[in-house]
Amino acid sequence: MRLFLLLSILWVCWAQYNPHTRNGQTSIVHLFEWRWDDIALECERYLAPNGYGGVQVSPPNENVVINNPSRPWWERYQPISYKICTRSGNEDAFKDMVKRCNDVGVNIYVDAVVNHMCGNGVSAGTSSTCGSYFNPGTRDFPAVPYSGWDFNDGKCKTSSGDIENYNDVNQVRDCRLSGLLDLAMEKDYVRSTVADYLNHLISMGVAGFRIDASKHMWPGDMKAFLDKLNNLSTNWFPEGSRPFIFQEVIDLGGEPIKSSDYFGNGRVTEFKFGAKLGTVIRKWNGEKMAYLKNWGEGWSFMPSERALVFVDNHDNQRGHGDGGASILTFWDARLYKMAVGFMLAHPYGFTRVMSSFRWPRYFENGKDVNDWVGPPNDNGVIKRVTINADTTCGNGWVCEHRWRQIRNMVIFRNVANGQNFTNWWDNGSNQVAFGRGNRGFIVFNNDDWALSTTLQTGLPAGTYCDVISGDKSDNHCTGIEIYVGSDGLAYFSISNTAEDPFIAIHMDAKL
Ligand code: AAO
Repeated sequence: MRLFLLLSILWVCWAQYNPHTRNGQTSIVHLFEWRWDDIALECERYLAPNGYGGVQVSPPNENVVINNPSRPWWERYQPISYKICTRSGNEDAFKDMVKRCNDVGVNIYVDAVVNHMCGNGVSAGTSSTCGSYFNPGTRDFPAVPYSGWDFNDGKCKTSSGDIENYNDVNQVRDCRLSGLLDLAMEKDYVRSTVADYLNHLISMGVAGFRIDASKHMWPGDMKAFLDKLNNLSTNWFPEGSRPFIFQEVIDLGGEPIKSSDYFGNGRVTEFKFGAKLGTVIRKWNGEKMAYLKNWGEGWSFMPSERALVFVDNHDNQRGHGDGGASILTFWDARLYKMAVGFMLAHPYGFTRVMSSFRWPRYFENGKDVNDWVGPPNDNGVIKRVTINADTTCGNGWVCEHRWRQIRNMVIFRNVANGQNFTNWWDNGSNQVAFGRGNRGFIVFNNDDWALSTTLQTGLPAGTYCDVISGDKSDNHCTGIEIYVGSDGLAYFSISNTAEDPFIAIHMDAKL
């Protein structure tokens, strides 16, 4: 027993599956394209006080500057060097952000783009965010340095040099992902160079990494550079803590490369989660919320303790990546809030909230022709995130993570952490409810008629504040109040035309 306890404590500190979030915080937010100085402020003024455990930040290393189209968001996925030097800020600003966020208990996770460098077709020069010279034609990146030896050109067997067929595992790992120069991760020099970059970030206090394009690296090659990573900084984390790893692998089924191939390295993004949840909440293909009763592994998702889950990400919110039309985003706000609410109430997976910028979305023949548009900027310089009097964001930043319904469900998840999925109820259609032990309860009405019913909540008797329609403040509720009897029963009424047709109550919202 004692040995078992010891082993489980070691596992908790060591394993790359553990996000090392602090103070019982259970979710992270992707602050897509934000500046480092704004993220530092957001950690202090909003994320820590509202129970967010961490931030996924955009790639911090030097990237190509693309002028046609003008500074697309995706230029940051074309590395030029591992200098910490981007539109989000320089190394000093990055360091300051990591320290200030860590000091208030909010972790920083870096989006690590290490599968490749910039596109094959980019012209040689110094059009890069730190002005470093590079030459894609000769595979020369002196600021790293990488040269022809360090790329997969000899290994790839397609005539174009690009991935042409996702059913050919060798192509997917050894050829170029849409022309991006593919690093030879089998080489010890490349592995060590990548590990040095990530260790530099760890030394500043970073808690882990999203590994971009993991599908395009051999799991064994990834393990080789991940094994070279140092433990997290003991300035903020327990001795022996391993960096949290989550690998971007798009596995919707139907390709030979599976998410499970990567479990040995860390967690994996579960793309089925958002695609399916969108289909259910939109009521497409005959789906209904009643079917969510066995959500999770029951829907053939990966094991919960391996999954990183999200409703949308920076790619699929604009038709990149898995491109499923069912994906819900801030553009469909009412359905989106329900989907994010469901995700955060449900115990499955480790949850990531998306925080976006607005762009002039414009469809031609079913494709958004403005899917490339970069963050709000003045002549290329990323605009500050301004905060309005009502706590929402200005300057084109959407800040879904500040929407009351989403922020309060992040708190719900913290309050319900560790509690079982209990007291499921459904009407056979799109009215469903469930609890989290004796800590929280949530009810949805996604039908075209009213919900009016008495349900077992599992909660102690008392008056609770619905955290979707309002907030508890100074022991009174600005939204709907729910009365739970001594038998745990409560009456719920939700109009199908309500602004937000769902109600959530939890122990910290008890009056
Ligand atoms: C840009 C230009 C390109 C140009 C290139 C080089 O847009 O025209 O050739 O530069 O000059 C981002 C952008 C890219 C951009 C790139 C570099 O999205 O447009 O290219 O920066 O600037 C695959 C990968 C996945 C990747 C995703 C976008 O597997 O790793 O494509 N995501 C990450 C990042 C992303 C970034 C990169 C990687 C590159 O999150 O922001 O790209 O660093 C199938 C496969 C998926 C594959 C998709 C898309 O998906 O399964 O693995 O994702 O195709 O190619 C159904 C299927 C589903 C299928 C889908 C789409 O839904 O079920 O499996 O259809 O066909």
